[in-house]
Amino acid sequence: MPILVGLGARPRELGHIPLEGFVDLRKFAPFAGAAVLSVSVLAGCGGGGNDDNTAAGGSSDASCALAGAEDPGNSEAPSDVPTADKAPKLTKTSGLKVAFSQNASNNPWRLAETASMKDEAKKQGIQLTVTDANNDQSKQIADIKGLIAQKPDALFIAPITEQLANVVKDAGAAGIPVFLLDRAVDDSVAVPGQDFVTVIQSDFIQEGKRAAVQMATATGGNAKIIELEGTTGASPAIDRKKGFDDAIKECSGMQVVVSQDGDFTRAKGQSVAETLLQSHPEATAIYAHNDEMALGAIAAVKAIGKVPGKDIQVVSIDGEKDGLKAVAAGDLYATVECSPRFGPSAFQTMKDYASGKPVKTLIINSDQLFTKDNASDNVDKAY
Ligand code: GYE
Repeated sequence: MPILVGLGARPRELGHIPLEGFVDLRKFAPFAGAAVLSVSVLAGCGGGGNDDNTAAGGSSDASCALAGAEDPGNSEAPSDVPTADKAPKLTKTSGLKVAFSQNASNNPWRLAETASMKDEAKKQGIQLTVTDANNDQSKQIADIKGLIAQKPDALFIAPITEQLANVVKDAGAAGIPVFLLDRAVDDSVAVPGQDFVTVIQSDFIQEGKRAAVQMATATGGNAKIIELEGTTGASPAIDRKKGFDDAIKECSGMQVVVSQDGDFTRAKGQSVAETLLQSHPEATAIYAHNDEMALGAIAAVKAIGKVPGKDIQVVSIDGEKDGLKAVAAGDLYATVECSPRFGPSAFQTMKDYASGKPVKTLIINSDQLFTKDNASDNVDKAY
């Protein structure tokens, strides 16, 4: 279950003037990088990559401070963040009818999130309608329009991409308090705390940084990396790329040689990895924005007779059951947790809002890191 550690709000750097007091998680990037650097320098472990696991052809780069550095962990909670004062109010506290627009049901992460929402609604005796957009943006827009027409007391939305901002704004304009789950929308279009109440999510930039430290450690700071991106335009795809790409700039031996959309799915991850492994035979590593794509990529690596964890180091994000098994088996070097269990925090936030408690316009989950040291112990608990 995600633990709520921080409250904040993120404006977009798209030319609009941010509301006073908003905090952009992206601004924290340089500080997190500096923290990683100082940890590794103090520990005297620059280049202290795990030599046993270092991908073939890559000798350790002593100047790469990320290699062997401690996991930077969760980001600092942004402090100066406004509360959702101007969003539609929710005054009903009993007999609530709420809705959840889920963006897909095509992977264990999505299924676990939906199950968590349903479980919590049931526990609280709240009627919950769930729609599934099948990973199709126009279907999700239609789903949400249909839900708006039903006038739910509150609406949870897990948006496919940031472009869902317009329909989120429509819901707000219809007087429905909207709570975004796990992905953000373009906040130059739909303003947090005004058009919608809040977004509950992990800090994806930090996830990218944490993945970069694992990758540097796995490869000794020398890696030619294939990056499998999540769905183009989805906030975790944008931010996981930024966090990782920025972090590895510290290490001249690490380069992303090619980066392509794998749509967060295992099948697409596999087919894209197959193509990219062929066009980039020099690749020694794969950074996948989620476990499903990493698992597809691992299959692609094996299919060309290379050994994941030896010839090609793979690092990803999520912590699903198959991902943890892959870590335990040595196919996946590490996975940064991104918990899908939103039910308790989503409904608690809604209740707080209904009872007039201040709710911040961004709520950041706290996640752990899974490596070979703890993966097996967590398999049973995973989804
Ligand atoms: O990592 C991925 C899912 O939006 C945070 O979406 C979520 C991501 C998650 O499909 O596996």
